[in-house]
Amino acid sequence: MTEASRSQAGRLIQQAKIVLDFNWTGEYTKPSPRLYPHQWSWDSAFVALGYATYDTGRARRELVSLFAGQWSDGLLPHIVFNPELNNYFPGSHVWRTDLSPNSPRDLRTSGVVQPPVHAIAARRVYERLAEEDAQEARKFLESIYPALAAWHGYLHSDRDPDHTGLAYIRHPWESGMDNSPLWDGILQRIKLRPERVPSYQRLDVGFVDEGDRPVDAEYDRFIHLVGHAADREYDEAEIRRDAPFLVQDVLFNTLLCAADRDLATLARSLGEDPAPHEARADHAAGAMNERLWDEGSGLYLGYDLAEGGPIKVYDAISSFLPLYASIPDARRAEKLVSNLESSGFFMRGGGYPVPSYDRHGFGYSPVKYWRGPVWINMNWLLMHGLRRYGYEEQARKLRDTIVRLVEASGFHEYFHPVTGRGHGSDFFSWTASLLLDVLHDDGG
Ligand code: 9WN
Repeated sequence: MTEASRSQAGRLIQQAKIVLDFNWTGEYTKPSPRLYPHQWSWDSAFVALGYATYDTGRARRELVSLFAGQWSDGLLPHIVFNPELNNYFPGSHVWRTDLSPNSPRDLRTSGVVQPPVHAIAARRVYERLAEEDAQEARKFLESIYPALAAWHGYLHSDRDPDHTGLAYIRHPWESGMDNSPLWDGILQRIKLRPERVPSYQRLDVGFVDEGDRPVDAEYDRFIHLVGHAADREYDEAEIRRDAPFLVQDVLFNTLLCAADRDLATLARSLGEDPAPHEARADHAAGAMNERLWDEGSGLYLGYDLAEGGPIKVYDAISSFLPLYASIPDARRAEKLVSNLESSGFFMRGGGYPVPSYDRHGFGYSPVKYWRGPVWINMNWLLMHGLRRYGYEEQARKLRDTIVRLVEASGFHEYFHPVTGRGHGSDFFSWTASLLLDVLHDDGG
């Protein structure tokens, strides 16, 4: 590293820490100061990865505080509400999670989940803690391991009642990629007659540019699906019986598979049996290769359980992410990489890799949320995936893009893949934390 790049990295590290300090409440880190004031599930895991590079105390608190919202059946909600704030829609009154006997009594949460990246983060936090203080590391492990095991247990049972190896999601918010064109076909099937259009007021469009956010027709369906689960008092068997949205998602199951392996490692460190977690990871990887691999396109595609068939959308970034969990064999990995490089993901030529959706894909937008902008967590996951298979040059491109985008435009939620301009919220926590992680890996 040259002197100049060392001092550039030093400056970015300082700025990233300022963002996290700004969003830190003392208990958890807001994903962003105004748009997302509560605690979000996968955000917290990404944030813990960043804290693990310099403040293991906070990394640990972040995860412990998230798991305080866990339900008695293991469900880890996507939002744990801060009771002092009511500036987010949909708030806890919309979720009505008190209808479920499993929801916590002492605090309010949402009733959907997000991709299970938590064991991945917990493993990293544990390893950093162990370097500092073996006893504290052990204490952390003793408290977090059972919670993680219950979370994974819930996903492998309630969300996979037929033991296919793949967990289902039942709301686009559970994918983390809320309005990806992946879900358009399913959302189009939900016919909302005037009397069924929920009435509500969005708050998000008061905080950031409306053009960067999902459209009202998407929100109507997001809220309708919240109502579908609440009306069934969050009874999973009842929900899945007629859920309009029921998907075995590529990204969600990739992360579950990777997290199962990390959970096995944590089990080993604690003297527990890792075998069940390893078996689940193997089962998931096998199922992804059987059910979700599409040989014709050379991509992984999600599976629509409500209609019974693959989701034939060939342009989403998630199709490549099984690389992260070492799911494809070398031949499939090569196909994926050649697809990635020959499609509109800016791996070659101008632009910033990788947009969340192919720029030539139907439904692409360079500014609209998950319909095209570059998200730092996607780059981070794909970068690790490419590295696992030895695609160093491609991985390096993604690493450099993370740094270049933040340098040029700040800590935005997402970025225009052509201009690099920041969109959505500013001061976004996982942009800061994953940048910290990348620079830490560089030795910066
Ligand atoms: C709904 C917090 C979350 C992220 C999601 C992202 C966005 C929420 C919203 O913000 O979703 O959960 O209100 O739009 O899509 O991935 O976890 O940062």
